[in-house]
Amino acid sequence: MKYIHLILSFFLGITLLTGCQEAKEEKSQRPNIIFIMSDDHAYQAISAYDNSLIETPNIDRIADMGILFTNASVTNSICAPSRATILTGKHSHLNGKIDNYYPFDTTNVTFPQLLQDGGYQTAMFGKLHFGNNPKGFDQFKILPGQGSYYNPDFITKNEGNIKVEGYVTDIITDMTLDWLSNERKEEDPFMLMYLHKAPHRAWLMAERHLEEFTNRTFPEPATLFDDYSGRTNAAAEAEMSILKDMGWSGDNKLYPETMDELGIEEIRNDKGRFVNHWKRFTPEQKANFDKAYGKVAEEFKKIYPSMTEEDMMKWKFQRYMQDYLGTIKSVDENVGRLLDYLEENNLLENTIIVYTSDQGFYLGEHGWFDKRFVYDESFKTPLIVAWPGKAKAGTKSDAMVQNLDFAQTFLDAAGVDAPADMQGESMMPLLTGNEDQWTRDEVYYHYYEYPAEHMVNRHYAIVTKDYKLIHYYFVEDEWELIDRNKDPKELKNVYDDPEYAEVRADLHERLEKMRVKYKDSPELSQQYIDRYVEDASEGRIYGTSKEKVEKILERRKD
Ligand code: SGN
Ligand code: CA
Repeated sequence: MKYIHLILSFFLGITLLTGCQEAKEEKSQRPNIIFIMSDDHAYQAISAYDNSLIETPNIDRIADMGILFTNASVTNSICAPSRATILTGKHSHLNGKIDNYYPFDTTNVTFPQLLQDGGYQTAMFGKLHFGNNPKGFDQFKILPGQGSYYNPDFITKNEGNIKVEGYVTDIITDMTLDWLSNERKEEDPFMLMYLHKAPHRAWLMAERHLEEFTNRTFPEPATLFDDYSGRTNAAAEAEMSILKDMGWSGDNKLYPETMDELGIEEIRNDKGRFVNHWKRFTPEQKANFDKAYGKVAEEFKKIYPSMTEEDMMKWKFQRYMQDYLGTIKSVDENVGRLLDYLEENNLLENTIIVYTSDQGFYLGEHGWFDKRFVYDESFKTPLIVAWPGKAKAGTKSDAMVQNLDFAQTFLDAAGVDAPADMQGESMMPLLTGNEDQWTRDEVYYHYYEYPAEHMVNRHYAIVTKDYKLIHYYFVEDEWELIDRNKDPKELKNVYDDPEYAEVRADLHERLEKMRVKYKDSPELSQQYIDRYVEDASEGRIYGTSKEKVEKILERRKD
């Protein structure tokens, strides 16, 4: 009897041990997730997509190891709403973060919370832009709001508010590498969000790139001098023109004194912005900036008296590209530092590495900077995913994936159930060579922040590989139909062209079905408008003048 007991315990012991080992193995097979996101990084400025503007050898390394998505898009092309969609896996109208102004509702369930509950170690470094702290993170160090390029402040989980001397892109990377080497637990999988502020406006590059980038010349896009004819009013009404809306000082870095000397009138409060950004510099940083931009000012003074409007547009475009791309140079270098670390520490195997942006950006297309529209440069976003050993290296996918899909993709990869009310689709079939299981061929878009800075009208749209059907609805009721194959530069509205009658009817039907599927409705849009109108009537106006808002609200009544 005694012996039987002993034998039984022996076998029980073995079974438990093997069970334990299996659980451990299963756990260790769960992939790490590194989510790298920059702010306003246009795909036109990543050489894996297009090398006419800049070489980004390190971001391209991710493409060499993985999949380059050529049709990735966002559901609402603006910062905080994009981040909210990424974290919640829901469209803006359901997670409530429709624009940059109203704070994120922290009762939303986010994928980092679910991963943390599921045994993942989680950390976030860099820009969040929510007006509140992220939930579901073991560690975070985030910029307050938009953050600063130089000597930035951070809100941290454990050390309160801190100020760090140096350049923001380098600092966010230092924090990330420090966490990987000193806080990461070997025994657990991790999910790391590494979120750059660059290349967001007002485009202050690292000192080490000033000399090179302020002396470079870049090719102009074909639509730099777009006159906005052939479309609805929205494009003409937008305030994103490089010529008319980009500041001479805060954006293009002409000294306020130089402008006074030349008698140039500033756009909005741009001189104030210039002063605000530059006052954060240490004397040494200031000296380096003065060296580069002093030279820019001297050269400008010589050419300004004979400049035509066309020359000014060209000059401002070059200045814009120099600064914007200069900030991307350090993003790329720092992505290289992270990849080197992962390589040296055998962390590449079984790690999903994502490189993306919170949305795309106009680099002079349509004469614009900024984003917001459902037109390609801002609707699409760069997306590169590597998963060494799993995703096929050096490949491309034109699947219609969206930022809406990240939450479910990561949960799926981690073996954690996604809540039924998330609205995306797991991209796992695309990452693991099962493209035929991916069936989506249309996506939904809805932008809200209007009337506000840059004055892009509220609109929603259905986008298929062939067409876009867009509804601008805040003031006049206007529709746009774009033929993506015949008109890739998106210059012509064919909504009223009889040749497109059938296409138009079909898209209307699909759009309505989609709105039902995603639970968007005219009533919801109206609720968001009512809140805005109420706030505006109480004097809370966002990023534009009270007079402009009043005029638009008047037009709405007529
Ligand atoms: C700031 C910028 C805008 C930009 C928004 C939103 N103006 O307000 O140009 O569109 O941020 O950007 S600035 O004069 O302050 O630079 S977002 O990426 O946060 O959505
Ligand atoms: Ca952004």
